[in-house]
Amino acid sequence: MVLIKKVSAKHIPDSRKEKTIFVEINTNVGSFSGSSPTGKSTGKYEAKPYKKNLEKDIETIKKFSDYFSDEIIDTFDDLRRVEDIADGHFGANTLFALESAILKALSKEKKKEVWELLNPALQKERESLILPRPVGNCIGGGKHSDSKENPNKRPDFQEFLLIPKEGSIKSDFEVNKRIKKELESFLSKKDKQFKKKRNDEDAWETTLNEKEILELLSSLKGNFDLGVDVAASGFYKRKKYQYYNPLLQRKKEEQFLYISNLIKNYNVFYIEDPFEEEDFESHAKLLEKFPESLIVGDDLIVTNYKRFEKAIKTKSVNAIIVKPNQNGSLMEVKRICQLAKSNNIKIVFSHRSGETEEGILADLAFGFQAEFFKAGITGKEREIKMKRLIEIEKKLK
Ligand code: 2PG
Ligand code: MG
Repeated sequence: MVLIKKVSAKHIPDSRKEKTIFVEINTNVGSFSGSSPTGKSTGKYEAKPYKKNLEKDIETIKKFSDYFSDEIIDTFDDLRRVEDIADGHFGANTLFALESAILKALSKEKKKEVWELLNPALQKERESLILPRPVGNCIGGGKHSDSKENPNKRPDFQEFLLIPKEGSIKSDFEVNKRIKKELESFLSKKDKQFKKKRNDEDAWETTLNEKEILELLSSLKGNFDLGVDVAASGFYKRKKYQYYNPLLQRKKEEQFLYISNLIKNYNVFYIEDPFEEEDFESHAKLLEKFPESLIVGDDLIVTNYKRFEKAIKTKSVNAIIVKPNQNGSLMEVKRICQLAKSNNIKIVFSHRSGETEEGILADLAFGFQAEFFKAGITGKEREIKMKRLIEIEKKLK
């Protein structure tokens, strides 16, 4: 068992050079740490990252150190007691970082991988375990490529995703890296203003619009499916989808037709947040029309159990984005994954645009048996997560 002795916190820079939380715990088996990423295209219903602000959460953790001390953790479900103490006092980022550190301590003490702690049954059923398929962001726009002075010089959609199907994580990751690299010269040819710049998630920035990008990506050779994260709430203003590249507005019905045409014309397999976060109805209509595609809810569900129940009841999605720090509680993340499994909804574990050098996301994705893993392609913070997943794959063999 793990005995927590002291809890402390500080801030560290994330990949966007913005401050985020880093939590450290001292235990009977040594010191362990965890950190949290931060999103930019955050959903309206997302849990708050900090109770009031980052600095206040750091102070509170210090004050609370005594409450956590002498707390004994022996299984994943013992996190419940940590959550009882933390309840209402910290934000989701802080709780997630703290729980990550605790799981690492438990992993050391039990001499088990973190993923093995999440669901003890997995250890017995090794042959039937699935590894999540990587979903890699190769070209980006929207809020992740913010150039306020020139919003018409970037795609309105937030992410263009490659989802390889080589059958192994290692080969899938290689496909993603190869295509991302090849895109540098393809984009140079197609986009006269291409500056070889990378956005928040290290994806290429371009002045091409979503149609031109999908045209380009669907012409490439490679064993992968295509995906997009529209992040539609990010450009939904005054009841209309406000496009800048080119400048036009689409009403709800027009957005539905536009998305449907893109799916048909470019054989888009994965579509995340195609409509704004209140519009469960359009998501449901799209899923009915394209049952073979993945209609993925991120801002729509925000890793929130109640929102997920609503999405299931309204048949709005067949896949859910799980971002642990959108919720904070790993107990809740577990419940959400169980609900997904029992309703045959695919799980996509996802990084955030502002990331840290934390790799635990891969353990969570595999431990909760996610079907997909969205963690980017290049950039130190993204590669750490992909490498951890490859390590898990290797150890299974
Ligand atoms: C998303 C994420 C991660 P953010 O919308 O899916 O790619 O972005 O970190 O801005 O929430
Ligand atoms: Mg998203």
